Amino acid sequence: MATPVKVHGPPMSTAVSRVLACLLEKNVDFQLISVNMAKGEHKKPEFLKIQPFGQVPAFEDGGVSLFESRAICRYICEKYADKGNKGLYGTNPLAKASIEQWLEAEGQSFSPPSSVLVFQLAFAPRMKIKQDQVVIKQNEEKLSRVLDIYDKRLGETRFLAGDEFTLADLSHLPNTQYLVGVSGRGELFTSRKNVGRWWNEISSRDSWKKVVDMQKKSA
Ligand SMILES: N[C@@H](CCC(=O)N[C@@H](CS)C(=O)NCC(=O)O)C(=O)O
Repeated sequence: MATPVKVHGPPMSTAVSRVLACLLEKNVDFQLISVNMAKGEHKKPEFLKIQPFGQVPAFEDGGVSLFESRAICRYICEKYADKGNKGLYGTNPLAKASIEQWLEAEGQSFSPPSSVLVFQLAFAPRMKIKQDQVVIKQNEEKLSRVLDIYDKRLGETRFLAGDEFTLADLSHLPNTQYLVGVSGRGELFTSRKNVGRWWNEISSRDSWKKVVDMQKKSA
């Protein structure tokens, strides 16, 4: 039997949960290795050998170690092309280009304002950090403009990169889960007809439901 790949980090982390969702979609065995961030384990020399920026996740597959959740997901899809959901990263150049286009939109346009909101609305209260209402308002406005573009696109296709669920959709799950589920900002998504329909569909996948369960168990 193949040795399971290793994911270092807590499932509560958005970046870790992106990798977990990808592994579950691809039906790749993995071992989740706990990193106690409250104790600063992610800044220790041992951890910095596999994640030099001192962030989670770090990923290991045999002798290979990788960081950056989106790069890790691309690797998993390529390395385990024949396992699980085979269309997750596209099967021809045009499908791949469309997935890449929407992965870039996620990383460059969706992630910056949504990550600020996840921190301000979901994590700051838990960490007893004061929320900054000006920052919240600015980033809600930025995210709204992005979601207007998504709503138009999702009126034309079932998923972002076309009519199949792909890595591009998956990559949006972690931040959206916090905004819809925890922060009470669900309306940003559900008030938009096509975005709301898309969110219901992508968040109902078995792979994502398992990740949410893992998050609840580790909370
Ligand atoms: N772009 C990175 C972001 C990683 C990241 O920001 N991880 C957060 C948790 S979601 C972290 O480790 N924060 C602790 C720190 O930066 O010290 C990725 O996608 O892997």
